[in-house]
Amino acid sequence: FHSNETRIGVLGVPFEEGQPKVGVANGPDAIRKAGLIEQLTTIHEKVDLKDYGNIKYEIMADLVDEIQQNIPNMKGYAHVASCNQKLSKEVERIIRDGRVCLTLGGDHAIAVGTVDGHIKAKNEDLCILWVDAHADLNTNRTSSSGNVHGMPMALLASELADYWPYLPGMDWQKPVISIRNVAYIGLRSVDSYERLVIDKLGITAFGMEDVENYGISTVVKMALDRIDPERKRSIHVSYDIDSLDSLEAPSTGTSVRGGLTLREGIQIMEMIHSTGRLGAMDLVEVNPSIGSEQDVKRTVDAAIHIIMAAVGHSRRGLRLKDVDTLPLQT
Ligand code: HAR
Ligand code: MN
Ligand code: MN
Ligand code: MN
Repeated sequence: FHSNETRIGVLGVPFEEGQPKVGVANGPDAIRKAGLIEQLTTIHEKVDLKDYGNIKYEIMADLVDEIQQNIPNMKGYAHVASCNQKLSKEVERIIRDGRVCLTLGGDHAIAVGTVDGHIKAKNEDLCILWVDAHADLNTNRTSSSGNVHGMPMALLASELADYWPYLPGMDWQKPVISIRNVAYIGLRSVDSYERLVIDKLGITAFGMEDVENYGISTVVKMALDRIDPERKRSIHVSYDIDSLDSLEAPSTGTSVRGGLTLREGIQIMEMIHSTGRLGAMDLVEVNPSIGSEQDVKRTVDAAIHIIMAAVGHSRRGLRLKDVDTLPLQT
């Protein structure tokens, strides 16, 4: 592919079965309606963008009864397993088409499929930057809610494979990511069992106190030093909009005060873009049914700014090519 061409694939996942609040399934369409696709094509002249539309999946009907009887404390499990299986294939296809895959959620349970698809497409070890107020590290045994959007990182981490029961309909998914290749940024609502896992496994986790102490650029540098020390891995960013402060992104299901500013949220993705190794990004948990019209606009707008930074929009402005003089005369 042309070296300064930016190839992007956008995929919507209108999925909300991983948590109890209706509306998050409309996240992808709300973000598109606010102009994401048009804005992406203005980043520079060499943007090759393809919108793959919204994913459609069929529920694995033969498994529903068995699943509901045998998998305790995973609400909407049959949907989670069915959607993610399809999603993994779609993400793999988009990345194999030479594109950075931008997945619009939907709740965070969809990261199981996007990360799996990324792993399969790249055939190499990845690293994951998980930007979130929450660690999403519960298993069905430790979760007090039974909401699967609080579990995706635990489903993905190889170190936690033995802590899960056999999960029918999930055989396609391999927990092949070592938790050593994962870093969190933005944590401030971590359950006690999640804290235990983070401490025991020595997971790289930058909470809001680290952002406060070091500043966001240093935090991103430290995160990359840990998860991609040789600067060679494909980077998967799983970006939960609730990493931002409630004032910045009010329209989300489990908002927590004391979070990232939009400036910090943008800075993270500008730095990831500048590595040249962003392979895939999820932008999840935008719920247009929560809050006022203004809240929704603010949240969707924040999501668009973050995505634009991820694919190369610069706050410094676009540099003109082959132009070194100002047009002083007409
Ligand atoms: N840890 C809590 C649970 O397991 C809350 C998880 C919440 N929400 C998210 N994930 N948006 O990032 O239920
Ligand atoms: Mn999350
Ligand atoms: Mn979250
Ligand atoms: Mn706007």
